[in-house]
Amino acid sequence: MNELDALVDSARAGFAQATTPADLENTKAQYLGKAGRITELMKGMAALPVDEKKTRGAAINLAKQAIEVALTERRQALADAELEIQLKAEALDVTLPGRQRGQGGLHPVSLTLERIEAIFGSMGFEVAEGPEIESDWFNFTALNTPEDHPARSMHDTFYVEGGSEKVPNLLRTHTSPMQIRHAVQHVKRHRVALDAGQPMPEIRVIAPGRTYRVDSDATHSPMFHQCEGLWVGENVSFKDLKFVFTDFCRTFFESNDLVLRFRPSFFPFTEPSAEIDIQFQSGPLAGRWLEVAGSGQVHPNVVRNMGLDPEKYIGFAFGMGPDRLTMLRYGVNDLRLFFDGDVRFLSQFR
Ligand code: 2NM
Repeated sequence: MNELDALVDSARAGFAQATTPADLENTKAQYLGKAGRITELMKGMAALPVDEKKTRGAAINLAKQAIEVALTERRQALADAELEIQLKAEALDVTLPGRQRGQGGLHPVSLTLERIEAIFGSMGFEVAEGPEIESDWFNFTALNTPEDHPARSMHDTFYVEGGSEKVPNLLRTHTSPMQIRHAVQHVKRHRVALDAGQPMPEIRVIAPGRTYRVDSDATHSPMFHQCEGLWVGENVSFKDLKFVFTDFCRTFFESNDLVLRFRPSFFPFTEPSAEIDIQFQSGPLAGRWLEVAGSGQVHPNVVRNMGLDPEKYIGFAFGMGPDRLTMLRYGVNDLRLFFDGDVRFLSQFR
């Protein structure tokens, strides 16, 4: 084997030993670089006679080309191997099942509130929403609840720093304060007509929302929901309340097979007052009287606090617990399930 063939072989072997592109470029320098073997051979030709230069030059060029071909091949092989490793590392199994997008849904109590709003909405009731941090005035005083009433104690009501009689200082214990706020606005809007002795459109409104009391067990949560209703006019009576609430219960529970009972009771803001019980005549809850709401004729002091003359205007009000209504409707026996945030429970109501 001549010297040039041996050089080409040694270059091939060197390239084969290089396992990274950087290795390969170092090995290349030994043959084709400025101080490489081929370059040295070229320089060596200077001393040769002219006729030998030609054949020697052609032979060196052939060797150089062979080395370049070997280099290119090895570069490609290394690049292919590198790509192969990368593809393996980034391999995707396109046959795996895709990730499902999580399906959301409304909370069961929200579903109940939507139902209540839709049913009363169909009977001409507006929906009024307002502050959860209230003042003594709207939560108690305006609702005829005296200064020394136990509901005002720290044991029953959450108080916040600051505030006063008319400045927010507590978490509302019911949504009735919103009834007062709504009635006052309504009366203000119709002040001119009222002062001219003209009739005022009736107040028909429900106030749904979160309420707070210092209470916590299987049937009481410190945060719970309420929905209160109010109907004020010149000619409203208990009969109207009874009709509306019966219709509500039958629509809400999707059953005409239930009866209502108004049982005398007491609330500071109504006189007379009554608890509303329902009894299913068929189905899983049949036979038991279930308390679903409180109600009554709005106390004259409260009517006055709405800005109306209690000699002329009469009102009826009711208050119910959407949490309890949701438990009855779906057969849930522990109130806390609604507020634990366990999706295994909550997703059953979608
Ligand atoms: C109840 C029971 C009875 C009620 C009273 C009023 C207002 F604002 F007119 F005075 N709103 N809601 C009321 C009456 C609430 O809840 C058990």
